[in-house]
Amino acid sequence: LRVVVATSNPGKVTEIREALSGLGWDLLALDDASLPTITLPEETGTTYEENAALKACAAALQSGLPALADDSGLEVSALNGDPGVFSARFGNLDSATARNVHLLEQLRGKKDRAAKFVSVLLLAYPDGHLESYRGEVAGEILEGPRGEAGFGYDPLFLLPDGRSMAELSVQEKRAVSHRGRALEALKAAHAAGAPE
Ligand code: ITT
Repeated sequence: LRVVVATSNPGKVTEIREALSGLGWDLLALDDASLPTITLPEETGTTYEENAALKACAAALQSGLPALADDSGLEVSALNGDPGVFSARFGNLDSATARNVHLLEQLRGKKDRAAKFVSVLLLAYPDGHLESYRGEVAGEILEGPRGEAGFGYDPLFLLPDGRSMAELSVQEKRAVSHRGRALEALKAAHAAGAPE
């Protein structure tokens, strides 16, 4: 099965490919030479599900192939669940480093550092059929960045085992992360025997 990975984030492509390698799918990045130019829409939805559906449906329509999108975010308790679906534009800032600095500033002096990552995967078929899968992981926001792996907010996200998300390999991140959990559910639904 040829499936378009409908994301402009290379970190997501890496994680999706690693987690789904056992399915035997051909997972095509947006810049794959065999694909027409695909333009992802503006994320105007108010939920992860809506935004993931916007991205996956646009890619499925433009390519004529099934398309898999991920919409994800970081929800911080002391910020009433922000930045949530607006995580990619937190503080109106363009770079991940600047958003991380902004997050630390927002939390300065706050005792409650609880947070969670959420990922929603949406698989859209050209005939309009949709499947969605959600994964979450709870943790805390560190006082400063730790680790070089991963992307986005990973260096500030402390897991219950004492490591930051950016201190994990792709394989280790899959085993514990929001996206890894959602991908595991997708994989189980499509494992041998399940209809495609
Ligand atoms: P696409 O929309 O093209 O998929 P994006 O990075 O803009 O790429 P989102 O709209 O879903 O993705 O925004 C999610 C934001 O949350 C973005 O700033 C990410 O860096 C961050 N994020 C998502 N998953 C993450 C993860 O596993 N680790 C760290 N940060 C993550």
